[in-house]
Amino acid sequence: AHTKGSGGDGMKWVGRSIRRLEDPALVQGRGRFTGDLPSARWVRFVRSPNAAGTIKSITAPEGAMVITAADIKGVKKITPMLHKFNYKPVGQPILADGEVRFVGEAVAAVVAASEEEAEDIADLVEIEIEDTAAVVDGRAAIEDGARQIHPEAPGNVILKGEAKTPGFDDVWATAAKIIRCDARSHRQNATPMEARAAHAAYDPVSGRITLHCTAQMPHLMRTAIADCIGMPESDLRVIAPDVGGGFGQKMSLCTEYVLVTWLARHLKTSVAWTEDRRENLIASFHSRDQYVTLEGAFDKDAKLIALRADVLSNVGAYSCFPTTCGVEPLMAMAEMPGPYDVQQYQCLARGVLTNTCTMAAYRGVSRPVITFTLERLMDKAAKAFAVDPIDIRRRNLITQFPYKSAMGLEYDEASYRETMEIAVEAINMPAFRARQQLARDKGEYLGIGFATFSERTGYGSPAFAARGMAITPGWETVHVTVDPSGFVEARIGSSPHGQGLRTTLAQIIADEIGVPPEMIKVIHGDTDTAPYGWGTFASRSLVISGGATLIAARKIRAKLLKIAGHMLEAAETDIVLEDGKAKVAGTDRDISIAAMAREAYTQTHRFKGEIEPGLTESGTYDPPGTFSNACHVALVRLDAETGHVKVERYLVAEDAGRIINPMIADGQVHGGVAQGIGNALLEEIIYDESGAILTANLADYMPPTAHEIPSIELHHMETLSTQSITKAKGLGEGGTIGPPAAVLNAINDALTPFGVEIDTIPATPQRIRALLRNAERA
Ligand code: SMO
Repeated sequence: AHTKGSGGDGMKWVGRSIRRLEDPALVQGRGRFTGDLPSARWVRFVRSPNAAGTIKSITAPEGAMVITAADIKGVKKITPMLHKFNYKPVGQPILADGEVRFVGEAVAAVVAASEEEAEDIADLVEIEIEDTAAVVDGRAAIEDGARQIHPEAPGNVILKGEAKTPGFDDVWATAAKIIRCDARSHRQNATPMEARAAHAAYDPVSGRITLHCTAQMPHLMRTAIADCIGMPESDLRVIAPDVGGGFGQKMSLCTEYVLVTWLARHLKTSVAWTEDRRENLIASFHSRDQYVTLEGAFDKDAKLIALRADVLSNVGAYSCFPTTCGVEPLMAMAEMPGPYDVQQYQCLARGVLTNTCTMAAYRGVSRPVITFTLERLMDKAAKAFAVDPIDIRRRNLITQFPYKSAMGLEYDEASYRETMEIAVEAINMPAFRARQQLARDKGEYLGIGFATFSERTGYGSPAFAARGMAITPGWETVHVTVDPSGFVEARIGSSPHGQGLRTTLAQIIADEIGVPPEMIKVIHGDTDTAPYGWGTFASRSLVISGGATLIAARKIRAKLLKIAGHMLEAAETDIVLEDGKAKVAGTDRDISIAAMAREAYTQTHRFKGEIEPGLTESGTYDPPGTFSNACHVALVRLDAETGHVKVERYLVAEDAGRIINPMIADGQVHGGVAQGIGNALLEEIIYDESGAILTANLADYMPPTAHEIPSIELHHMETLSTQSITKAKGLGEGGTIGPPAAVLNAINDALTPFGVEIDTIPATPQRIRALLRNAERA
């Protein structure tokens, strides 16, 4: 990797591809997932077959236990809140109450002794709904006279953000060319391998409930569920055991978890629910449903001088908790100018309600869509000015840091230009262009597409407060303990589910206190044993929990030096911690960490009050946020007969600051790119005009398989962050952000001879074929 920044801190463990400490159990099939737990009672939800209407009656079979809204009157609705952007709070009942608002909304819950029995009974529950015409499309929702989804949000606009820099109009008027891109991102589902699941068990001795659930934010689930039910939070323990992927879908509070917890408390037993794939596709959270119009004003040298955006986000029937449905449109508004130097900006960002499944975060959050739109705009501008797509980026990428964006975001040091040049170098453009021409002559269509982007990561609480969120996640706390045997544990509030934090945080501690990572256990995901924290989302954990870990480990180090100084009768400054020992430099005197730990717990009378007993330290970190970046390049082959696109080569030159474990970093990028290619080419949740969902299984909704994903070429740069004490930037989502832009630019490059363009994702064979047919007719 190329390093930009202070570099080489002589670390022994950070920067090494040690194997993941979490993997042995998982690869041997010994992971523990929520759905593995036995339960006395099982729940099956009866879901609305109608997108909109009034519930007339619910008829349960004789003797069955069927819970409806009438049975849970004391349970509060989920009502997320934003204090800005004309946000209209709307509440979501835990079970549909009087009205249904999307196909798949839970109307009743059947409780039975087994999952099978609950499912059979659910089939016999009759729901009578007086159907109303549904509003499905985001643009249709804001037409005059569109039916209102919630009375609280007139015109179905649940939020409206507007921004305009003071000099905008003057600069706009000087443009040599205005380039426009009308982009459409269809709706997608995060599709974690493990769908949602909850298991709540009542303890008759303490009266407490232990809720196991597949979640990214266990502490916030506890706070929110206790709040909905009106129970003391201390009576609820939430455990996120092994979690089979989240990708944002498991960040939001779902009604089902509230109901399962309420049932366990009400029935004083254990109650479980495991979502099936169909439920996950129709009733879990969706994402990415946006119309984005972007106009760029360029001067005569193809320099972008002003940018105007209109973001319309179809947020579905309700608002998700805790981010609210502002998560997509407001992030689009804040981060749209991306890696480009443009100080004049105007944006209108709206969230609109429809009779569709609620939208929430999905890996990359909004940036896959805004990057796609912005990068299409750049390629269109390149064409209009007859300059090379790489060249127009060279003219416009930010190269001076720190940089303050038009929206006031402070970018720390980044490498937009450098990562693109690494990619350009690796690709050999002249050779590709020659091959492309030869192929065209034979009726074969190749294309290449570049995408550069900036990704804000490791958001601290001020960033969420700026968005007006009533709840501002951001900080993390870590408790590091050296136990009396000299082994180490770190209890963290963050809640990884595949990101490898047990390994990377151990690497950070290992370097600080001089013990190998195998001696360090990272404990997470249990509200009884981990400190309060916010979980894993928004490419934050290694930045924020990693920072908190470093702070706590530094305190442990300071204390170990004190103890060693006392035990070895040496000056602290002469002591080095390494190989599980404290050594006096330049001598053969040393003492093991086990002996120091034993002293700290059992021989504290010898400290004479100068050193506090015990060996636990705490670190809390709430950073301002830092910006990762990358350049993605896709090389595609387009079949002009069928419209089929094959990604033949995919290259990523990424920069997430200091890389703690290169193998884990590569894995995150690989997975993200695979999801992103699915988003670019295949994945689409389709509703018909009545609001029925046509993609309710994995034959119709198509995540990519190994067949669609080429081997991915990775290049790293390490621009050490000044805004993150580990110098690491977030990495978890970046892989997903680039592919829609790079792949669509590549498809459009391949389409050049036909004179047509596609600005819709996914770019399915049907869409491409339709474009080519129209071109033939013209
Ligand atoms: S989509 Mo993420 O879990 O912020």
